[in-house]
Amino acid sequence: MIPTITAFERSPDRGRGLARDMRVRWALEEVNRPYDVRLLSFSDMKEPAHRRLHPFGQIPTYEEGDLALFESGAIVFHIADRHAGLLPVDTNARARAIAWMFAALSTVEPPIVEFGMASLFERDKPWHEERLPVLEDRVRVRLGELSSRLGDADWLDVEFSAGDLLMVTVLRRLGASGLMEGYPSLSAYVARGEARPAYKRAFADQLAVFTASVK
Ligand SMILES: N[C@@H](CCC(=O)N[C@@H](CS)C(=O)NCC(=O)O)C(=O)O
Repeated sequence: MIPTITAFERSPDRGRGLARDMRVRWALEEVNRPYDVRLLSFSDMKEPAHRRLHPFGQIPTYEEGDLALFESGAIVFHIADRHAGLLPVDTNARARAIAWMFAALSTVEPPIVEFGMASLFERDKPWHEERLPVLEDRVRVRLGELSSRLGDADWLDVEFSAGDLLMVTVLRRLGASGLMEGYPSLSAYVARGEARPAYKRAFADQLAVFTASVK
């Protein structure tokens, strides 16, 4: 059965692959599974029909037969659990890869999202200038810790896994902020992820959606 995922019909990132459907597309490409995409406007996402799939009215969702999932991490885990290629077979290595999935989404992503939201939506607030360096420092703390752990390894735990897939997508959110500049090993790590053929296919597909939406 071919799963259907949801994505923005016109992504606010203008096709930079920062929306979270990118993670799901990349995971499906890594395991060589075809998928369909249902595109949604911001108002479609808040309609009852979509909220039945996603209680918070967001993308991405994943439908496959009688299974409906939301939360990009849960979806990537489901794909990795069902298909070979994204989680090691060895039980302990698999548990460590899953720990990196959680680390990406619950330890590294929150300060990055907080920083991104402040940069986008709080620029006009009187306290913005004071708050921004605090948020930048929180991001730098995590980048420093992650960079120390990665060292000069290619991936977080020997083999590329769903943990790396999520971590790379999380780090990419720093985009043009300049915050990655002090961490060359992390920049190289992100570039290794982006060089994977599955990543390139996923990126091209989400970009094609944006390009078509502005024609
Ligand atoms: N924790 C959720 C976050 C989902 C999320 O924030 N989705 C964004 C797109 S990347 C969205 O739908 N934003 C529109 C909105 O919240 O109205 C996940 O990882 O799936």
